[in-house]
Amino acid sequence: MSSFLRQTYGQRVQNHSNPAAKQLLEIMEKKKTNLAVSVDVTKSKEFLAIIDAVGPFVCLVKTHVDIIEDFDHSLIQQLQDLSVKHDFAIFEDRKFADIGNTVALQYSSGVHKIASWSHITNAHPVPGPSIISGLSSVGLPLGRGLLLLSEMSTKGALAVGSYTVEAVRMARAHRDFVIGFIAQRTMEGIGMQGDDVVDNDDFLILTPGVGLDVKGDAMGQQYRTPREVILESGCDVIIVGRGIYGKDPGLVEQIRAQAKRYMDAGWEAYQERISSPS
Ligand code: 5BU
Repeated sequence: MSSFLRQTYGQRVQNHSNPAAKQLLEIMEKKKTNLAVSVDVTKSKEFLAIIDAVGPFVCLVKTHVDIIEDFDHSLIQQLQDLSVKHDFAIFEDRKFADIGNTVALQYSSGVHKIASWSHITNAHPVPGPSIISGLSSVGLPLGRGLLLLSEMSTKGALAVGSYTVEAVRMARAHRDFVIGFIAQRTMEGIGMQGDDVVDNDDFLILTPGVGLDVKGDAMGQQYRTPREVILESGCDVIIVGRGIYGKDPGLVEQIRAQAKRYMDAGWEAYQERISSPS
């Protein structure tokens, strides 16, 4: 294993200049959690109740704001209040994928005005580097950070091989705004040729497709355990959705217990990783 994988989250703060990356690593170190919860429910009340329940256990809350049926801007204020109350970062999983001009408008404007409240968002690298320029024109002045999707968790995903390599190269060329990847393993050193010199290859790896009880769903999702993700694959943040609130989104005690269970599993795998011999 290489060096960043054995540094603590706290030590890695200094490898980053982007405020959103620093904030996330600082929260992880302080709260001793590498758990992100993905809150994919369609009603505001349920959305806020789940976030309040998992808040103490997470470094990050991941949203799909466009699935909320009764959305209005007071919801964003309440989400921000919870992020201050529990000290977590917010990641709108928007998966932008258009030309620079369009993604800049989608990010800044429309109903949701994502850039105004989401510390981190993500994009498919498929349009090429112009998607990063478009999004950074909006997000960088606000101190936001971007993740590129260099891999996906689903069966048959096309983000593999040279696509993944090119995504990493795009990110290395935009270190001020691209803070990491949605991926299934560390991207450190990927695509580097013998004479390449890269000062700092410390990207954050946030990984969906995490579950302790089942191996997948009926729609192509594939789950691995926190240990496989953090220890064996060198990822930094486990993203868990239905594994935490899936049985009954109304049962706060059950949600808290599941969040604690995933937080403990993720942290134990991380501790084993940072203390493993080289
Ligand atoms: P789940 O309930 O733990 O399966 O939810 C996973 C979440 O992560 C869900 O919001 C997806 O949109 C998201 N996701 C994913 O599952 N796999 C991927 O490769 C990417 C995002 Br990118």
